[in-house]
Amino acid sequence: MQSDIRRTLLEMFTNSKEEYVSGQKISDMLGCSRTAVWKHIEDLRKEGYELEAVRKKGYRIVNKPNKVSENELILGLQTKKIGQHVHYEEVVESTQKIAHRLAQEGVQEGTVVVAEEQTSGRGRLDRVWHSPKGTGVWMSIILRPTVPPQNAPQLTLLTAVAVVQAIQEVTGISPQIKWPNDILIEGKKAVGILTEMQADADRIHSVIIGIGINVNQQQQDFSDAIKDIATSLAAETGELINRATLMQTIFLKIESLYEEYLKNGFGLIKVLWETYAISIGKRIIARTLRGSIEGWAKGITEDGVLLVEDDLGVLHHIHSADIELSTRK
Ligand code: BTX
Repeated sequence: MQSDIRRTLLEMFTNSKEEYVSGQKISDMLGCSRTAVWKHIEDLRKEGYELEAVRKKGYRIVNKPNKVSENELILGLQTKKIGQHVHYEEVVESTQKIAHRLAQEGVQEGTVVVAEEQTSGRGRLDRVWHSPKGTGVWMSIILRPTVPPQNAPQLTLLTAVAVVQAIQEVTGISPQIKWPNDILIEGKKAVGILTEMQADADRIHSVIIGIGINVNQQQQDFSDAIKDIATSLAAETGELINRATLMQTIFLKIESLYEEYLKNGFGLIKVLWETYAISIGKRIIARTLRGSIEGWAKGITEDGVLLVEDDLGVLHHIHSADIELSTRK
């Protein structure tokens, strides 16, 4: 089904809520025959929409698929760019991989790749990201910022702020950020962000922001490997969360922060990020590929680099590390 016809049809059903929409009204609105209307309705059924048809009354939707498909994401979306183009798949190895290919093919900025399940979801340093079917948000967003490549890490922090704000708005929970890319609830990881880019030495072609959110898993659903460190929004709130609504809210938050970032730079995002960060002002251990540094986390620089002062008073600029809070005072 053409996507604009599908969108009009779904909008009609959504606006009419519990009411039936007559076949005649649909055919007038879509400008097609009653037989064509019936075919469109059948297509929606194939996509998992449960539609009730009553003679002389018309059609209404009684159940929507619990999916994050293009249809679900487009309906009611208020952004200008982010999420306006969605590449949806049931199962992929990694949404990052598809997003890299699409970015190279020149798709529009703001295109989102999303899947119900990832078989090789990845974190930083090729670590595994568990992405079971239908329970989480596993997506990659393609941006083309006009900033130097060394500023790309700022987009990880921008995304973290946007995701925290969206989770707050949708669930009422106030998550915290652990530098650089973890979002924690009660000390457990609910979200991971992975930023990758395609760039020359002096120019970014595209930034691929991968976002993994544990949404509707129950605590017992987590595998042994992560059950002690992971949580989900549903496990924390005791309620199932609509993934499409959460994604739409994230798109809106990213879009407004991204506009601010391109116009006025990183300043406001840095301030917001610091208000959500757990580690700033605390004693931490930063494990880098070249060894560990223990000291006081002083803040982040304009470039999103973490500043740690060790016991000799030396200030370290940490570009990439895993951090944990130190128990030493
Ligand atoms: P990270 O390297 O900071 O975190 C990876 C670590 O997190 C793993 O080693 C494991 O200990 C833990 N972990 C794995 N899966 C989960 C999970 N579901 N919940 C909590 N903890 C977990 C974080 O990397 C960046 C993750 C980005 C994932 C997105 S999903 C969409 C996109 N596609 C893709 O392949 N990756 C990104």
